[in-house]
Amino acid sequence: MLIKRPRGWELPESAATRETAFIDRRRVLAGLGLGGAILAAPALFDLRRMNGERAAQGGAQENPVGKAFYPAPRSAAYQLDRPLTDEKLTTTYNNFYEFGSHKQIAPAAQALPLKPWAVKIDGLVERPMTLDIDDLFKQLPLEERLYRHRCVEAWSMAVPWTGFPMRAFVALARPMSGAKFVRMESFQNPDVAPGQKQAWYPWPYVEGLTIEEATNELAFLATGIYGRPAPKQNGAPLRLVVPWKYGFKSAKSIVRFTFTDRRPMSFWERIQPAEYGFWANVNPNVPHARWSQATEMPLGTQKRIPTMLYNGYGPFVAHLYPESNDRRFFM
Ligand SMILES: Nc1nc2c(c(=O)[nH]1)N[C@H]1C(S)=C(S)[C@@H](COP(=O)(O)O)O[C@H]1N2
Ligand SMILES: [Mo]
Repeated sequence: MLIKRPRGWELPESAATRETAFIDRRRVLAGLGLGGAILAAPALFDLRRMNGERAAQGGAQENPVGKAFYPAPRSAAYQLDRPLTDEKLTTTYNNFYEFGSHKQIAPAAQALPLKPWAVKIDGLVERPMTLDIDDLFKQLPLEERLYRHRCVEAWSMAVPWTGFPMRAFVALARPMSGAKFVRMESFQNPDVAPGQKQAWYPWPYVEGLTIEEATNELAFLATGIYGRPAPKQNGAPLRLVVPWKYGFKSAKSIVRFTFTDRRPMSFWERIQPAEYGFWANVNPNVPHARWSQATEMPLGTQKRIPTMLYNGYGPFVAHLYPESNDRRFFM
């Protein structure tokens, strides 16, 4: 039972993540009824050992998708107020629950096959279609953008993303006027993603945006980081980047975009609606149910710095949320 509300960074990493805390509770509940707690321990052990073996082997398959299109020109419109995060940290400290509920998932993520990668566009569009990811590279010019990223767990980073504006992708998809939301779905393949064998998670990972958010100039579909195709652990070959929202909104390894008139139910909202909402706009003044959001720790530093409203992107997005004293927009 949670009787104290410690700040996230006062805890060891494993206890600080909201997801881990939640799953531990689930595991205890499962254990009471079904002995699930006993089964969970060996599975975790095997996963760690497997990761170790893969890491030792090295030679991870690189992401070949769209390689010829890099590097892309950097957009001058998005300036940072802080140094870029060391590439090594960005690519070794990750959240990607499909491959495990800890941060060292990079070795396991190398098992994700990237070719072929089909992207399905369906729902309220003029013509539903399935494209190969290579078709997107042919149709949409790449650019590089420097963005801050704020995880709901109170760590942050600053990354040079390469990709294309989501607005351009939406134009290509040609939604009908009744489409109010875009639902995004990550890959599902439990054969390569051990986390997806954990049936208590509502796989696949799903996220959503309103059409206004998806066509805001900041919304970005990233294919690369640091001037090259993104490594698998960062969401190759296609991941969302919405820097004014908490990191969990930025779904990785997307295979499907569905245009709809109904608000999609996101992965974390389905798991714990009291803690993770649909909007998830960054706001230092609205604490998470279990910790403060007032400050954050940039990866690679041991310092906490103040978190900014909309992660500093208010000039681009504040008009989307005129009722900004409604706390639901910030969880
Ligand atoms: N499919 C999928 N997308 C995901 C996640 C995930 O577990 N699965 N984690 C989210 C969270 S909580 C964060 S903070 C970012 C982390 O991205 P990074 O590993 O590139 O830093 O990815 C987001 N996208
Ligand atoms: Mo996150």
